[in-house]
Amino acid sequence: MRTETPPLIRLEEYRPSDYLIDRVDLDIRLDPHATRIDATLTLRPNPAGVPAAPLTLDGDDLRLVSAELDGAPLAPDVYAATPSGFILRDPPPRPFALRLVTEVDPTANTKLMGLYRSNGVYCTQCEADGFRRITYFLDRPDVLAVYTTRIEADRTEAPVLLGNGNPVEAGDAGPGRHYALWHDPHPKPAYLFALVGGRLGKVETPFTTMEGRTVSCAVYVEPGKEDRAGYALDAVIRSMAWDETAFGRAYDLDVFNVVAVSDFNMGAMENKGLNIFNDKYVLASPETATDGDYAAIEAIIAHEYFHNWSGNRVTCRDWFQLCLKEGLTVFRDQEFSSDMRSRPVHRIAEVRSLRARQFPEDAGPLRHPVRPRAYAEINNFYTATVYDKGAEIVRMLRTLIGPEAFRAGMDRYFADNDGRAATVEDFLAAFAAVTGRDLDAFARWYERPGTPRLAVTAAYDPAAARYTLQLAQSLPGTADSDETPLVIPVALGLVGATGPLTGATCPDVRDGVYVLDRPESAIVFDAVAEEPVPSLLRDFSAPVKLDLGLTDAQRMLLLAQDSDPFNRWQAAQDVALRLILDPDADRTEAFAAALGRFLDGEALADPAFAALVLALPSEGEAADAVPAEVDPDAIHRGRSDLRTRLGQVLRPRLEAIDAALVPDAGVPYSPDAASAGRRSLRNAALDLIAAGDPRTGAARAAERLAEATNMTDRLAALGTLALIPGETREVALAEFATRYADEPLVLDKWFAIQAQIPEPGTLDRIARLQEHPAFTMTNPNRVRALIGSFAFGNPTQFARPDGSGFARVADTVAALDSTNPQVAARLLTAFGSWRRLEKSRGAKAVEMLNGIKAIPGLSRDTADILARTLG
Ligand code: 0A1
Ligand code: ZN
Repeated sequence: MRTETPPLIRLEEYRPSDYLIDRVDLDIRLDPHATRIDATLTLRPNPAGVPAAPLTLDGDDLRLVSAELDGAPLAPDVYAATPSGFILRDPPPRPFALRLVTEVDPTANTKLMGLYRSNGVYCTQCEADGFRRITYFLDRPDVLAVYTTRIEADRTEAPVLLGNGNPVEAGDAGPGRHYALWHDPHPKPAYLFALVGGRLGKVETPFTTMEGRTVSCAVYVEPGKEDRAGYALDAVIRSMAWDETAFGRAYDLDVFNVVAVSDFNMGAMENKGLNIFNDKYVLASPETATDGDYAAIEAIIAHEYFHNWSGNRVTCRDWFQLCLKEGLTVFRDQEFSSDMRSRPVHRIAEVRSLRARQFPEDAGPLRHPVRPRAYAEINNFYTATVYDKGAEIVRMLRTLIGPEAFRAGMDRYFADNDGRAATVEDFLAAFAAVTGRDLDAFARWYERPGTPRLAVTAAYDPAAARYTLQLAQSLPGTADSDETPLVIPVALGLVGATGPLTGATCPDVRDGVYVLDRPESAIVFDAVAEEPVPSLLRDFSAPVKLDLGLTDAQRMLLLAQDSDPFNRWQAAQDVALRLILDPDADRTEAFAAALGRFLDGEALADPAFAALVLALPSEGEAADAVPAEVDPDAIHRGRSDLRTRLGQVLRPRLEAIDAALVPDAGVPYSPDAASAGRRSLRNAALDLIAAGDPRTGAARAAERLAEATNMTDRLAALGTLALIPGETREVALAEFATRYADEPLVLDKWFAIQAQIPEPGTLDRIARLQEHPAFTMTNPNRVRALIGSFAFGNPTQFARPDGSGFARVADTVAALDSTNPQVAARLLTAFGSWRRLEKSRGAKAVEMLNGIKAIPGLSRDTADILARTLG
C-alpha cells in the first residue's frame, strides 16, 4: 500500500456553517478508560447556510452511546454515527436540542489531542480539531457557543477539577466522587474548550483589573513543585497589567488558571480562562532553569494571556486566518518582552530566531503564504511563517502608519470584531478606517510566500553633495513581483566617519523611514558632506534579505558608529558570515581588531549586547546564505576556524571580561535582564577562550561547572565542554546526569547538548541515550530534546554523507507516526532543506523520505509533510 497525498481544503471554498450552536451543556464523568461525555447542543439553522441541509457533526475516534432530539431518543434510521462523524438526516427547521453521549479512553490517547492523561492528570488539547475527539460537534472556529461544563471525578484521583470560565458550584457526587460546575459566559469556538482534573499543587494571587474586577490568578503544577511556579505567576500578573496599559485590554473573568502538564505537543494553549502549558514553560528555579528558560516562560505566559483578546474575544473565521491570532499575538508578546527587558537585545533575538526558523522554511519545499490558501492537515501550519513572519507584518504595519494610528486601529479592530470570528481583511479594514489609507497593496504580504530580496546600490557625488541609493525589490521563485510589488518600510540613516550624518536631507524619508512600494526606486539625499555608509533596514524594519555590497571596512564603521544597535550587530554578523563562507586570514585579523576595539569600548556597558556581537551566525544561517550545494562540513570548518582565531586574538580582552564579571558571592540569582546579560557575556567569553585554546577551555569550563550556583552558568560551561572531546567532558556529562537524575526537564538539556555534538560518535551516543531510563518516545519534550536537537541543531551529523544521520531521524518519525503523528510530522520537517544540500547528501535524504513513504497507513500529518517535502 502506498501513502496517498491527502486531499486539500481550500480558502476559496469557505462557506458558512448550515447550523449554529448557541449553547453547549456538558456533563463529563472522568474515568481512566471510559470517560462519559454527555453533551447537549442547542442548535439552530444558520440563516447564512443551506436551508434544511442534513446536520453533519465532526468526530474523531468517537463511540456514540446514545442520542436524543429534544428529549426523545433518536430512531436509528434518522441518524448515522461512525467514529469520525454524526449525521442527522432531517433536522427540524427551528432551534432544537441534540443530546449525544459519547465514551472515550483518555489513557489510550497517545496523540495528546482531545482528552488525555499526562502523569495521571486529565487534560485536554482541542486546537485545532481536538474537540471532535471528545464529542461530535461543528468543530470549526466560526461556530461560537456559550459553554457550561459539569466535571465529575473520583475525589482521590482528581481532587482539582478545572474548566473554562468561572466556577459556579462544587460538591459531593456520591461515594468517593465529587463534581465542579463551570460556566463560561463568553461565546467561544470549540478549539478553546478545556478541562483539567488531577492532583495538583497551586500558587495564587489576586489581580485587580482597570475595570475594578478582582481576578484570582493561579498556576497549577505537580504537587511539590509549587516553589517553581512563582515566576510564571508573576509573569501572568505583569502580562495583565501590560495589556491594560499598552492596548487598553482588561481581563474578563473572575479566575485565570494556568496548568502545567508534562506531556504536551506544543508550547502552550490559550483555552478561555484555563491555559494549559507544557511544564517546560512554567516550572523554573535557579537550580533547574536557565536565563533563557525564564525569558521563554515570561514570553509564553504573556502570549497565551494576550490571546484572551487576540484570539479568544476576537477569534478566526477559519484556519486559513490562523495568522490573525498568532502573528498578532506574537507581535504583542514581543512588545511585552521588549518592555520587560532590553528592546534592542530582544529585537536581535527575534530576528535571529526568524532567520533560523522562518527564512529556511520560506526558501524550501514547505514554504507557504502567511495566510495559506490550501492545507491538507491544519496542524502542520503552526509554522514559523504563520507565527513569526505574521508578527513581522504587524510590526511593518505599525512602522508604516505610526504608533498612535496603530493603537487606534487595534482599538477599532477589537471594538468591531468583539465576539466574532474575523478575517485578515477585517483586521486591515480597522487600520484603513482609522487612517483613511488604502492597505490593499500592503495586504500582499499575507499572500506571497518567500523572503523578498532588497538590492541596493549607492552613488555619491561630492561636487553636488548628493548621495543616491537605488533600491530594487524581488521575490525569488515568483515572476509577478514586478507588476505587484510589496510595500516595504525601509528604516534608514547615513553614517559618516565619526558618527551619524545629521545634515543630510531627503523629502521622501519620514521619521527615518522610506516606503518602497515600487519594484525599483531611488532615494536622493542632499547636503551630504562626506561619502557616507548607509545603515539600511534599521531595527530590521522588514523581513527581507538585503543585498548591499559593503566592504568589511564600511561594516566595521557601522559597528563602531551607527546609532542603530540592530545594524551595529548586523554589521558584525555580515563580516563574520563572509569569513565563515570565504575564509581569509587578513580580513579575519582586521575583524578581530574591530571586535577588540568594540569590546574595549563598551562590552561592560551593555554586556547582553556585547554577547550577541560575539555570537557568530549559526551554521544554519550560513547554510541559508549559500545558493546551492550546501556542504555542512565546510561551513562547520569555516565557522570553527573563525572562532578559533577570534578566541586567540581576543584572549586578553576575554580574560578581562571574565574577571570583571565574576558574580558577587552571596548575591542570590536573579533572572532579570541585566543580571542575565552579565552571565551571557561572561559565558560567551569562556566559550570563545575555549575555541582559541581548548585545553585551557576544558579546564576552565570544568572549574566553572564546579563553582556554578545556577543552571545558566552550569549549562553554559557544559555546552563549552561538550565541544572539546576527552575525559573531562565525559566525566562532566556523567556527573550532570547523576545530579539531575530526577529532573526530566534538566535531563532534556543534557540530551540536547549531546545530540548537537558535531562529531561522528554522536550517532552512537544518541543510540545509547535512547536507552537511558529518562528517555521515552511517549513524551514530546524528550523526543524533541534528543532527536529534534539532533535533526535541527547538528547539521554535519544529521546530513552525514553516508545517510546514517538522516536514517536515525527517519526511524524516529516512522516509530512515532502511529502514536503521535503531530510530533512525528514536525520532526520530519528537518528534511526540508534536502534540495539545497550537496547532491549526494540530498539523494540520501530522498532515499530516507521514500522509505517513510512506503510505510502503510501513514498519518495525514506525516503524509502531508512528506508529499510537500518531496514535491
Ligand atoms: N494556539 C497555541 C498553539 C497550539 C496549537 C496547537 C496545539 O495543539 C497541539 C497546541 C497549541 C499557541 O499559539 O500558543
Ligand atoms: Zn498563539
